[in-house]
Amino acid sequence: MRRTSLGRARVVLSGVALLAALLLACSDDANDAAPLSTAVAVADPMPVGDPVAGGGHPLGTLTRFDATVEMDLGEWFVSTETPSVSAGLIRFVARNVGGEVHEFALVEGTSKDGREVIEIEGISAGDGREIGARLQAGRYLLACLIVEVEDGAVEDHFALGMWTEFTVE
Ligand SMILES: [Cu+2]
Repeated sequence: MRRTSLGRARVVLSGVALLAALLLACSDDANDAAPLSTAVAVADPMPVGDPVAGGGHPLGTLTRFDATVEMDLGEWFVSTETPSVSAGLIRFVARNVGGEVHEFALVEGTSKDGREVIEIEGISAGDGREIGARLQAGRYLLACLIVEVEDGAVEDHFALGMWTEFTVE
């Protein structure tokens, strides 16, 4: 019996060691620059003002970035004059120029099923917010992923056209 409980303790201990090693490996991954060929995106903590509920920050409050991507959100489009940028710390400025509530999601890849890297939810008509992310080379979508029922009909903002391709080189 004694040997059994000792063995169990050792198993638990090695499990803790494994977890610590995994955590260490994860934080290493976050800090190391990955090869530019992989599409890895990491949200980056920037010195900024208070975040807004729903994500993002008031316009003009991000203080450190390598490039700015401004976009207009409306029925039913996401438009930007900056469809590609170099890898780095990117500031996204999302303005709702439409009449309904929209959101901004940066989606990895070229389909709406990709991972959401960053998101600003609930941007009211006429309002705008900004958000930053450190991005490496890859293909992304700037999209609004709101799906709602309005007057008994499903309104899928992405399906209606609220997305545009975005490339980090
Ligand atoms: Cu929308």
